[in-house]
Amino acid sequence: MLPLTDSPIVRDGKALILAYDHGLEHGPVDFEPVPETMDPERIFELATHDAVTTTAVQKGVAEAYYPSYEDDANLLLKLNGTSNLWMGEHDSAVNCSPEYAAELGADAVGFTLYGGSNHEVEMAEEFRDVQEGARDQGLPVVMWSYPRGQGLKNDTKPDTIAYAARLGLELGADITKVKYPGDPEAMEHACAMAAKSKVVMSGGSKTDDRAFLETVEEAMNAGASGLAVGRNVFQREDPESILDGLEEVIFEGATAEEALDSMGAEAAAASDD
Ligand code: FBP
Repeated sequence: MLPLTDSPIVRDGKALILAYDHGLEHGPVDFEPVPETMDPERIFELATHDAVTTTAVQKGVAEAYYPSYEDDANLLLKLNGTSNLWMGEHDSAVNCSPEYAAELGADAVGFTLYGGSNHEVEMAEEFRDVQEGARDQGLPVVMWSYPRGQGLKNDTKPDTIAYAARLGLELGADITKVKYPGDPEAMEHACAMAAKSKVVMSGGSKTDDRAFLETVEEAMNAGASGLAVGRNVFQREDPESILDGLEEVIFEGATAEEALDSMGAEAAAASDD
């Protein structure tokens, strides 16, 4: 496990990963609510917000856009990913190597593992190459640990999420991203399962400000080390405002209520100007 104290992808032991691999994983539909988000420039602008410790993108987006932002934003290069056009059992193509990620200026690498898929064995073997390659480059590894597949009907059951968090520790991830298992006790159990490795919560589909910030607050109180979020930021009309709120909850220990109050106060001040 890498000591993340020196890594720019965490601040005070916590991370806010802005996820933007949706163009591959979900397709253009995710950009429909706010069409300008189809332009990666818009996301890299958000990546410069103080709350964001790193931004997760695929190789092509990194090649085309990161050179203009490398002084102002950190890069988490996602090394595998598959489109929503694929209709087979859950699997993910390895699209980039840790060596090339390092060449592109990555501060960390990311990899999706679908535990429980009929392809779990080959994915775990691919993860071994990625994890050891990342160690050679001195890059932390973030696992998107998403149990899925024919045999798994409910991928957010507490036991399943605890297992997902444990897979990250066992296979050598420094940070493991899991879905919220629905309540703080279950999240606490998942974080305990990850032991010394860190757990971040996955953002999920867009909800309202209050519901989202309350879930983040619960996850942080349960021992999570932050958040990896896409749609709940970039599908908002005012993504900067929710990033302000997330900064308070994740890095300053504010409650959701306190964060909502300051977001409201800022919005009121802006409308007075
Ligand atoms: P969201 O916050 O939008 O859920 O993004 C996190 C993420 O893991 C992305 O990196 C990825 O593209 C997407 O969720 C996968 O979502 P799904 O649960 O539909 O596979």
